[in-house]
Order: sequence, then structure tokens, then C-alpha cells
Amino acid sequence: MKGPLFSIRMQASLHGRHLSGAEHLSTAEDLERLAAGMVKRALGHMRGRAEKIQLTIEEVATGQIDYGALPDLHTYLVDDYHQGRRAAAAILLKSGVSSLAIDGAMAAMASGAAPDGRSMRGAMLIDAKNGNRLEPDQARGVRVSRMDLTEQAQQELILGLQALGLDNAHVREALTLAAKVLTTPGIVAELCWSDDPGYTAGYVASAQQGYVRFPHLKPIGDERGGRAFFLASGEQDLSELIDYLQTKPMLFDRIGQLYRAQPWGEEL
Ligand code: WAQ
Ligand code: MG
Repeated sequence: MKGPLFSIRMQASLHGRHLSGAEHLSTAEDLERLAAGMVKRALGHMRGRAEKIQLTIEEVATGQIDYGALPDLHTYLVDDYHQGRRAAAAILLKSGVSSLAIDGAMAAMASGAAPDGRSMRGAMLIDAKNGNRLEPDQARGVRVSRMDLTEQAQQELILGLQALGLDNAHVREALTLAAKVLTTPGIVAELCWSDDPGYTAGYVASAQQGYVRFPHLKPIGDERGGRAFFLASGEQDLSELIDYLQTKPMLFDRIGQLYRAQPWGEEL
């Protein structure tokens, strides 16, 4: 990408509540197209049409941008969300997250992790050992931003995902977000499932296992989704970690391996 880059972020709300968000890093020439796409998304969301749309565009200092690779992608087929959650828990346990922290994260996401029982706008921060929630604002959570794919990586990813019958914006955006989360010092793993009622898939991401997706992590029709980032130790500097997630610009210029779906086997 040539010239300075801009961070472009969209946040849309309906009835005073968060509806939809999106974030990209873009050249000046691409801003208009991206802005139009974001407005379209906010107006055509599955859960209703936005009443308020905020777009924020800020130039990013080129010297601050770090480059990296996307994690490998795996899909394990599960019969339903019960089996999906058990499988996701097994992967998290292998990644060093305690049962206590896993159960707490899943219970919070399943019942709506915000204080009003709805989905949060961002992610929970959870101590991987004792399961304590560490994000300063339990309604907002922490929003990861300022990450994207390079043009070339995006093309490669689209082709690779198409070959697996898996190319959609949920997968591309979640992979990119998870990639940045995995570069964050102090984060050992992530758990996510969508808040879109029609989209039941979710994933666990960790450095060792990559991006491991499951077609079912919640029942169809459920509007409660969320993200949990598991922290290695509650002793690290939280404000530094949050600042990294929100503001460190990361561009992914390489994709990882994209594996075909296989049945989940408890032995994995
Ligand atoms: N930073 C932190 N948390 C976020 C962000 C962000 N930028 N965007 C969304 N969240 C949180 C928030 O609590 C949402 O309710 C929740 O994540 C889900 O967001 O491989 O679509 O955009 O098939 O609904 C994962 C599976 C799909 C993709 C994830 O998330 C696949 C998805 P959504
Ligand atoms: Mg959503």
C-alpha cells in the first residue's frame, strides 16, 4: 500500500444500543468506497436499520504499522452448540486457560455479558487462571481496531476461502481481528461467537492451535454473542494492553494455511 494509511471505523446504533461496527486500514483513495460499504452495512443489518451511524477517520503514522501473518484456519464439525462449546472448551484448556475461566466466559456470553443481559459492544478481558473479569467497562468492553489485510493478502484469502465454500465477511473480519489479538503481549487465547441471530459459528484462537472454528457455538436465533480475551496474568499493565488492542496499527500481509472441515474428535 502506498502513501499514508487511514484508520476508518464505523459504529452504528439503534434505540440507543450498539447495532454494528466495522474497522479497516485504508489508503486515501479507498476511503470513499469503504465508507459507503460501512454505511450500507449499518442500514441493512439483520437486527434492524441503524438510527445513528458514526464514522471516524484518522491518519495513521506509517512508521507505527507492524506487519504479520494470519493464523492457520481449522474447522471442526459439531452436531450442535452443546458439542461445539465442549469442543471449544477443550481447545481453550489446551491453550492454558483454566476451566474456571472458560466456564465463566461461556456463562457470561450465553446470558449476555453486558450488565443489562445484552451483548457487549467489545470484548471481555478475563484472567486465564482465576476467571476474573478485568475490562474497565462491562457494557462497552474493549474494541479491537486499526487492523486489516493488505490488498494482496485479501485476494489470497478470498480465493482460499472460496475453495472451501467459506468466503464471507464474518470469517474474513474475525480472522483479521483474531490475528491482531494473538499478537498482543499477554493474551493467551480468544473465544468468540457472533451476535447476529442467523450466524451460529464461532471460534477459539490461540498461538499454538491457530484459528479453530466451529459451525455451532450458539443456538440459531440467539442475539447474544461476544468475545473473551484470556490474559496470562492479572498482574500485567492493563492500560497498556487495552491501548495496544485499540490503537496499534497492524496489517496482515500473509495468510495462514486454510484446512478443510473435519469432524470433531474428542482426542484432538
Ligand atoms: N473488538 C472487540 N470485540 C468485538 C469487536 C471488536 N472490534 N467487534 C465485535 N466484538 C464483540 C462484541 O461483543 C460482539 O457482540 C461480538 O464480538 C460478536 O461480534 O469463522 O460475526 O461481529 O465463521 O457478531 C465468528 C465466526 C463470527 C466466523 C464473529 O462477530 C467464522 C462475528 P460479531
Ligand atoms: Mg455482529
